[in-house]
Amino acid sequence: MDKDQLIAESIKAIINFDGQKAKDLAGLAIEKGYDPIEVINKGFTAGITKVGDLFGRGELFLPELIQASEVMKTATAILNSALAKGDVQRKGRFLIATVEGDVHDIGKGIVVSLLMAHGFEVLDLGRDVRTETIIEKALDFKADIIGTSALLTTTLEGQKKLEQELKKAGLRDRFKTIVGGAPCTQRWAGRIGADAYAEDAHDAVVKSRQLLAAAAN
Ligand code: B1M
Repeated sequence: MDKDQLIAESIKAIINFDGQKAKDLAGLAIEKGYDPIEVINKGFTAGITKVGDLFGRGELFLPELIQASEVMKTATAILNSALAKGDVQRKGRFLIATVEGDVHDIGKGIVVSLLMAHGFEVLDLGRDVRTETIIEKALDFKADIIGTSALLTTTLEGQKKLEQELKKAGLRDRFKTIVGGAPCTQRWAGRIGADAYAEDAHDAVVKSRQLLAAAAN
């Protein structure tokens, strides 16, 4: 199967909630040496985005959304593991969490894997994480960067709260902050005073490097 066919089949596997097919395709992509990030972005993510659109229009319901997301998680876990085998050098400490009230973590998982593949030391606090916990763990971990993911327009507020709480605690200059997630924008990052916005996992790596390089100068 060539790459374009595999990508097209990956989209279908998500739309059809076909876990076995998704697993096989993710394995095949690795076997064939296709770029895992390209397969995730053009294939599986395109599929889950389509499912999300159908859900948003009321053409699919929550159980189907859950089913599709399970298939998506299976496939991305396999592809992420191929990424995680990159050279590990100490580039910087990156603490990441999905903000309070938000359980979306598939995209965050991809960001984590790509950061690790590029030599970052990553502490992933998971999802639905309180701001206070993020700050406490960032201090313990001696994080250079705190990254937060938010997928709901309502939970974007968690990213704002982090900036406010860091300021209140006199810790705003101790960490660099990066925000991401589908409803998040550069404009939002600017409004709340985050150091950077990252559109996707690759952008998170680029922005992290830029922030650390600027801090070193
Ligand atoms: Co939810 N959901 N969901 N959902 N879900 C959305 C976000 C939604 C847009 C669907 C829709 O209505 N069209 C909508 C939000 C609407 C809004 O806020 N305006 C929505 C809703 C409404 C809900 C519920 C409220 C549904 C309900 O219960 N009635 C509920 C909320 C639960 C909660 O969080 N409290 C809910 C639940 C779920 C599931 C549990 C079923 C499941 C999540 C499973 C999981 O993650 N473990 C789910 C899913 C799968 C989606 C969609 C379909 C797909 C999200 C996804 O995984 N995308 C989503 C629709 C959509 O986004 N189009 C939707 C693929 C992933 C690779 O992309 O996460 O964007 P993404 O990550 C990207 C970038 O954003 C970026 O890099 C990633 C890789 O490229 N990025 C970062 C992300 N974080 C970053 C951090 C960074 C840097 C970059 O630095 C720190």
